[in-house]
Amino acid sequence: MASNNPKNLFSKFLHFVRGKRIAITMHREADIDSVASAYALSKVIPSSEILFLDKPDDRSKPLSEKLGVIIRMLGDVKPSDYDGLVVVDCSSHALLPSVKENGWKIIAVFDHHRKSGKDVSADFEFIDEESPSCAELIAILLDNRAEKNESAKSVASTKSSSIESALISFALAVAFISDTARFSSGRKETFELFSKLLKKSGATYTDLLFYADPPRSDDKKVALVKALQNVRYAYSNGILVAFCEAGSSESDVAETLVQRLDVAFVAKTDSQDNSITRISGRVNKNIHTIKLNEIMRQVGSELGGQGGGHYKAAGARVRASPQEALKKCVEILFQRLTVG
Ligand SMILES: [Mn+2]
Repeated sequence: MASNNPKNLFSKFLHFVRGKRIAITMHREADIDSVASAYALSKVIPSSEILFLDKPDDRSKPLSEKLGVIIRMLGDVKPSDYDGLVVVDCSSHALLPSVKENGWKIIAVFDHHRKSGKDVSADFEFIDEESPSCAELIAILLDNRAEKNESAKSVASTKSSSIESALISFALAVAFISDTARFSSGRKETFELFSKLLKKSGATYTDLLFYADPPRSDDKKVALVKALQNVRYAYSNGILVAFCEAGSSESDVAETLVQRLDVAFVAKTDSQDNSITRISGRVNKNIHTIKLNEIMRQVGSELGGQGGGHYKAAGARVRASPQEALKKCVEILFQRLTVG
């Protein structure tokens, strides 16, 4: 399917879903990129609904509210009432709890994570591992469609109101900023598309930044300081890795550390199951020799869990204590540094 022209495939997909009742879901703890991507797709699939797997990430809340996305759970609906499921910003069952078990039929996948963890397949697959955000992958598909519609002077393209298309652009632009860690990652297309989206959104860059990186609550600020008070570090082969446990927002803590340091691992006990530790890993934007998705995958498999993600941002869920999990992360990172 990957060899198929994605633009043609997207047209076929839109044709296929026409008139069908479609559920759209995202990876667990839906972040800004997945919410924005799901929103954009929901606006081009007329009879679709966005359904969450669990409580979304706090940082995506202001955007969800702005877009009017209602937080409803996939677990509260019957798969038999729908014609199929579209999965966004994810292609691994490890991040899609109970989707397989409940018998959902996955008809399409839109994702930009490294394929090493991919175990979801569908008739319509839109996967670009090089895309810095899922929103960019979707923006490219929608952009081509808009150009085609414009040149054909299609009436259908005017069906969605301009307010709606401004909001789609707004959402996608916010996700660009968020998932690239404010453009720490990005490619030529990122900037070309971003300037188009910014213009179409009718918003200022300052507005977009607010939704991409909303202010933290006092609780979150205190949790961040507490986590930073416990940071330890290790050094090998020119790489300084910082690691700690966090009471909440492990990805936020890891992102903070990696702004100035080389690699960060932050562990947190899962709030639902305390035999599980979640680890969030990050690599500094200037380091291109580490494939964190592979490290987290190995950590996952060695500690009875799963892991994966991107080269510079990845995570794992493992059956181990936070201390054991962090030790394993550092150990595997250093092993791989020496192997080369
Ligand atoms: Mn993403």
